Amino acid sequence: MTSLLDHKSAPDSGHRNPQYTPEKIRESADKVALMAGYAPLADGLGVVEHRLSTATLAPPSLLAEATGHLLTAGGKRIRPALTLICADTIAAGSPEAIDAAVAVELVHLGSLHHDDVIDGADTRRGVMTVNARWTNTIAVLAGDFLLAKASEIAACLGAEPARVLAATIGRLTAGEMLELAHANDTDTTIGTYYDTIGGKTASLMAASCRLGAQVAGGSNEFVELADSFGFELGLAFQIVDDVLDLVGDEARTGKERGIDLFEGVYALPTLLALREDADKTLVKLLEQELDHSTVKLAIEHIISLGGITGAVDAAAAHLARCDTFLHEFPSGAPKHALQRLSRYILERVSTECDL
Ligand code: GRG
Repeated sequence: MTSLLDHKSAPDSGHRNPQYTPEKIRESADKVALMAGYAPLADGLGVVEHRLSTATLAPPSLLAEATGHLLTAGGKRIRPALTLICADTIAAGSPEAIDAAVAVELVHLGSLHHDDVIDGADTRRGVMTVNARWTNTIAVLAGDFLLAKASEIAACLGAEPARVLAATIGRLTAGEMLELAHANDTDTTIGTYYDTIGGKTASLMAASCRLGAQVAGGSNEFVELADSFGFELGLAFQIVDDVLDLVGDEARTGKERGIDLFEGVYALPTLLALREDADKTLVKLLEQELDHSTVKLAIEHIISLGGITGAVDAAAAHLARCDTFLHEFPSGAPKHALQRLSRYILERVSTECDL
């Protein structure tokens, strides 16, 4: 029988990106397995980390350095974890699930490179972004390379996984474009917000679950169920991320508060608060040239107008929908792991917020 480490359906040099140490590989793999309370995940993710380290090793050395930079800086590895757990629900230890997990994390990583260029971000995962450390051009090219690698791996899995991944990259891009199209627009509707996060975040979580279920041989019904679970999880994940942007403890999130407001991105907490802003105080604040004190004031208004509690309630409602989908999953350890992961999403509000 082929071992997970031996299985290589896409071309792979077998050499590791030098920025990766075996300790780093283990550390990344163990973290999410512990969070999910699902020990088999650590082995699968260890193999995924190894494959990520080889997929980012390509000449010239600048390419390997740039692609390895964010990859080795950490990251929660939630998307590959979802792929592996959904696959394990059907058949434990599927080598194809490893490929799919590598592909989704590479798409995620590629999108982060592009996102940091779009936002002009300086730090990510506690280190300098690739655009800040090198240049925008290098960050875009590194992101392109990661997307190409993901596509190559998905193509080796077959036409349907390749189609799913390509369609997802399109949805990520469209979601990001929709966000840009509504920047600084205080009339943005809640529907537009959901279309945005459905595209830029939930679509990849849905694809992560879908591909795991599919490559492990799940029925069409189960593949759709896994997709629906991942999509709802992704909506909740992004809403919590948007809450943390406003009220997260900076030491714990590693990010300054209110970056979205500075960028004119009005997420669910702000949009819910704007609906209650009868005297237009919040609108007037947001329409000013913002500095640190006006952003702080805007956040206080968003809190007092119920934007944070409303958004947290919305995230909880999406997680409740996750539970109804999970109810239909076959019983067993993978199902419990998915329940733990979805609970962790809401727990971030209490562990990373300073309210
Ligand atoms: C060409 C694929 C591609 C994308 C271009 C830039 C862009 C369009 C889309 C941006 C998508 C994006 C970055 C959405 C935000 C999703 C999000 C919440 C990211 C943070 O995810 P975590 O918390 O990050 O899982 P870690 O660092 O833990 O991996």
